[in-house]
Amino acid sequence: MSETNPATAEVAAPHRYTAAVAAEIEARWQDFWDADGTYAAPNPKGDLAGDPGLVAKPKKYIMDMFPYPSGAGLHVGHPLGYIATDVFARFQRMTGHNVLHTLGFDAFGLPAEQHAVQTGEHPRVTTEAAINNMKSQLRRLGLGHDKRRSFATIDPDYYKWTQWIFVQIFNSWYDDEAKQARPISELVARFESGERAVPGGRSWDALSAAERADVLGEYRLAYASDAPVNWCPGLGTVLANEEVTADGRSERGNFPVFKAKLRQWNMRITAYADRLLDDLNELDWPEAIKLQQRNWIGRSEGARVDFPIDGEAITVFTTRQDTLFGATYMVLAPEHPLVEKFTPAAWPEGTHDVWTGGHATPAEAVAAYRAQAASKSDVERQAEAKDKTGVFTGAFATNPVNGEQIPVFIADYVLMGYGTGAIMAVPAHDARDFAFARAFELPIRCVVEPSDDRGTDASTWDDAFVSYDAKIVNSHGEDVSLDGLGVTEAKARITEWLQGKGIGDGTVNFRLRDWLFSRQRYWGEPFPIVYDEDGIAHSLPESMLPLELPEVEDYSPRTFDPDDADTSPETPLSRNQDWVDVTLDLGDGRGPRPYRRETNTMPNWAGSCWYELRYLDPHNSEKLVDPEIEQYWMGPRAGQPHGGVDLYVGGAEHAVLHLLYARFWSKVLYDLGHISSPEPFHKLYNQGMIQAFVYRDSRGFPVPAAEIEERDGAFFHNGEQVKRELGKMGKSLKNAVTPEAICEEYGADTLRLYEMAMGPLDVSRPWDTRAVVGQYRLLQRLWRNVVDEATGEVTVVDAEPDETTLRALHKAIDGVRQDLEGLRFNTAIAKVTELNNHLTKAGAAVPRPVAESLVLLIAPLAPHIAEELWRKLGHTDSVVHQDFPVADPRYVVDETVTCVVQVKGKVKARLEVSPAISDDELEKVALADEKVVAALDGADIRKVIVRAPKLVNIVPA
Ligand code: ANZ
Repeated sequence: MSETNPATAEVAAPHRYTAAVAAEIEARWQDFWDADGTYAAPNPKGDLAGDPGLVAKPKKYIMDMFPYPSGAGLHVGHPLGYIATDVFARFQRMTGHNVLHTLGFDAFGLPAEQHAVQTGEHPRVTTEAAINNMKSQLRRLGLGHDKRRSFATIDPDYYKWTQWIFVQIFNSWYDDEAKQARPISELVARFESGERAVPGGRSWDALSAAERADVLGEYRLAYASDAPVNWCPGLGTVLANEEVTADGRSERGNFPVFKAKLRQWNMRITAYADRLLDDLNELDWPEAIKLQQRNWIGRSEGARVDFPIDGEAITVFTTRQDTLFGATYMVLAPEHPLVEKFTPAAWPEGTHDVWTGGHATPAEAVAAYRAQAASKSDVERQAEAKDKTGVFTGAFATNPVNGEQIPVFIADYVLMGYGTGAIMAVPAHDARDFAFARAFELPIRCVVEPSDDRGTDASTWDDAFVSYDAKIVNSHGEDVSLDGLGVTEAKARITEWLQGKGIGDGTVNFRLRDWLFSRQRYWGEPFPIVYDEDGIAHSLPESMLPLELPEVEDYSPRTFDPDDADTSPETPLSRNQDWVDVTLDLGDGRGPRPYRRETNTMPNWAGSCWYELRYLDPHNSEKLVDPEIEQYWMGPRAGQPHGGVDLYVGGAEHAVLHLLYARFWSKVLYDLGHISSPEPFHKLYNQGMIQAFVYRDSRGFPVPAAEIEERDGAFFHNGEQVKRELGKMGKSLKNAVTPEAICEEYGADTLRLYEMAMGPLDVSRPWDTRAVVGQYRLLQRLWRNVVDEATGEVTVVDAEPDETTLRALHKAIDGVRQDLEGLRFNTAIAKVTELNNHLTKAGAAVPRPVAESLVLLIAPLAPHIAEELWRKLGHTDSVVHQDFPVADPRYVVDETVTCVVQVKGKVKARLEVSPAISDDELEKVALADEKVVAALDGADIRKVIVRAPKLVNIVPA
């Protein structure tokens, strides 16, 4: 091909579509679109600068999970989702929608902070540089964003409202009866009037300010509490579980990590567990993500049962109250507060050696075991395969159904943070209890009849028998029997019995925990909270927001002697005396007073919890979002009873945290009347990953992918053979390909097409730079079908297309429409390609209506070349807002299909019929056919089986 020699090619075809032409076209139209405000989506009030005023069109709100502006910039894997939403948004614009599509930046976060710690450079400086770099990278792709609506979460104008939302959450409580959040002032009023009893039984008036604050702290949806954390004095910071190694040291630096209690902010997301679960049913989300959310929330129906001990009780949570007669011992979490209380001074007479762990007294045994358990993470403690460890506390409790005295152990497989932190152990029917009972030589009693042939003598079993669909046996006491009942009936019967005795109750338990909301870092939103001289937390009034981050000298947390567990974190903000200690008038009637600011910052999730709302009304200085504007874009509507963004695209790694937190904030804001949609994202779609080949040398180190030579299926780097594997794309694996490099070689339209053509959007696929040229050729052929490469003149003719071309065109229109609507961009491209090839093969000048439709079809996918060709075809208005072509149904169906007519099972005729023919019609045509009439030879007809349009089977009498 002449492409092999660009010099001669240009002489022969000076107006060919080349990378240089693409670059010129793309830059020109990007400038035009920016200047023209082509992608500005008007609000119902038309109050954003440059609004064209609202047109009567249905809305579409299309959103991407916004990026963290990394200093490394984007590689070609990152924009996959952004291109996809852009194609979809462009298609929606062309099918009569007012489309809101923009992109902001999730810009607080650890990498910039760590860079600041190392270099002393303000994280804002590096973050803003990264944002600007990313913006220009994204602009090169021709994404049709309404840039007036973009922001970064670090903008004080934005985080003012993040702080404001925190204040709303802080100042509300969850009313379990009304099942919604309400202002905390309403709760105070109820306590004051006596309508609601104050916990502890005293009257509200009699409580001190600090006592009142404590009471309200038990209700507020944002509250401070002492939470156990992984404290690493050597690093001076608290670590996430994932940052702590199996032997209890910091992943980074290998310092000891201690379990410490720290006063931290929490969000009472658990109050919303039921609603977060129920409302999932209304959402158009991938089932896999819904399932992950359901598991994360982890609703378990079961019972709480009291086991009497020393005139008190240990309450357990069980989901198998039907197995109560098989409970042969109990286990408390090592941290359980009742452990000390019931632990006797000495081992009871005859205590089994394996129960004591070789310790002289129960107190010693408990202390030693606790120390051991404290160094493990919950995940390690729960590991299925792990040997069961534990120790006897020396105490016995009573099994309430049969009066048996059963030993109480502590063991780390029971977690303090779940249920009541105490279990009844039923070793016959629970695998963990079985392993523990075997290790500690405890009785194992069968109470659920095995469905296999192991028999009911559990002492001979090799493992627990676990079943929810079997008969209960060996389960009768003085006044209750479960024998012969199924699991479900037995649960109901025993729960009723427990309730009657006042020693138990049916209950629902959730795995979901409250959300730890404090970080000991600099680069996050400051809390809009100050403490008065009594240590009572007050929220700042709106007039004091945003509370901006102070300038600091040093971004690093203070570090301590790595082995000194008695230290506690000192946050970067706490060192700024001027900022921390302030005199303020909070407008609460108490006048100016000294306060101390909260010196933690919010976690990285905060800014992404509500950004979908701010895109709607980004410059509103009075409100988070104007209600009318919010209602227009997010409000409930037919098919979307909860409202929300119409399409939200991002990676599946955000299945729980971000998506759950955002749903939670939406529900609180909805309850408090600030927004009309209790769900943020109606439809969620997870794009796949772009993977890349990694090439490793003999030592296993990655070598630059760009320098690889391929010979006979083997790969070489500097003459040395290397191994190829599929992995992630990125700098560290030396295989990153930048969008700029591809744009330079082929143009942005080619890159866009290639990314969309690689495969179904939700499937991961390997990047192959050598394959990109395929889409470049498509665009060259498209160009050639409209423009004369020698003269640059438009070659289309004002002629009627022939029948075959009309059919090819309308089939393409029909298919592309459906594919774009269904996010099947790869097959849409295949159909455009097919049509284009048809025109190329036809060899004649393309009729104008066909050329125009073709340009419109490809416009969402390759907007620059489409805009250029559209103008060349003589149009003066942008292709962006044209109507997408509509197929003429007459040309969509195949002309005819062949129908086989059988008589007595033998083929007698073949008919050419319309594929749309009805059964009745087809029957008539078949019976009238000459050959069929001849074959029937006047016989009566018993039955005619018709499968339109392909088969008629006639059975004569
Ligand atoms: C007796 C029993 C018998 C149980 C049986 C299971 C099977 P889910 O479904 O996840 O909610 N459990 C309760 N609290 C616990 C804690 N803090 N740490 C570890 N385990 C705990 O699990 C509930 C079951 O897990 C409960 O039901 C309890 O064991 C255990 F044949 O009680 B079960």
